[in-house]
Amino acid sequence: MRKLSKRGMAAAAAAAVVSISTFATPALAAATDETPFQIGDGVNACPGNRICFWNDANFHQGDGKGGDFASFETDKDLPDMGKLVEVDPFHDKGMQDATSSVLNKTGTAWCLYADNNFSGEHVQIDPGQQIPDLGQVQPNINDLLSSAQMGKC
Ligand SMILES: [Ca+2]
Repeated sequence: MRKLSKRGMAAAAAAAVVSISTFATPALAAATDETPFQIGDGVNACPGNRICFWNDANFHQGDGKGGDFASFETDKDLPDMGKLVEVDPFHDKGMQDATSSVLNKTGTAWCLYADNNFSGEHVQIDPGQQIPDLGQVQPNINDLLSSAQMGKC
């Protein structure tokens, strides 16, 4: 009886440890793997099958201005980069008119636009292409990107 009881307690303790770790692991994964913002510096910070945008040239985050993000990744069309996520009713946190470098790790071309809703000056970024400085492309749309859409321009 006494041995069984000890074993039972050990099993209960082991179960408690397991349940704590299985609870903690997904919570950590959600915080690090699922957020598409502040991805870090450098081309390796961009996950596969995503297009990535950085506030500074050469794939550096630099400082987000006015509470904006300094980088983000996505695989979805972006009609308004100023509204990547709603922080409060008065401020949609985004990256309007801020992007200076872009990397396309998706399998399709994307068209990057200076205005919302896929309009205005635009440049195309092909699959696998990197643009380290939007100030060097024609037209110069450094710090002007406002929307992006899958497909050729
Ligand atoms: Ca910038």
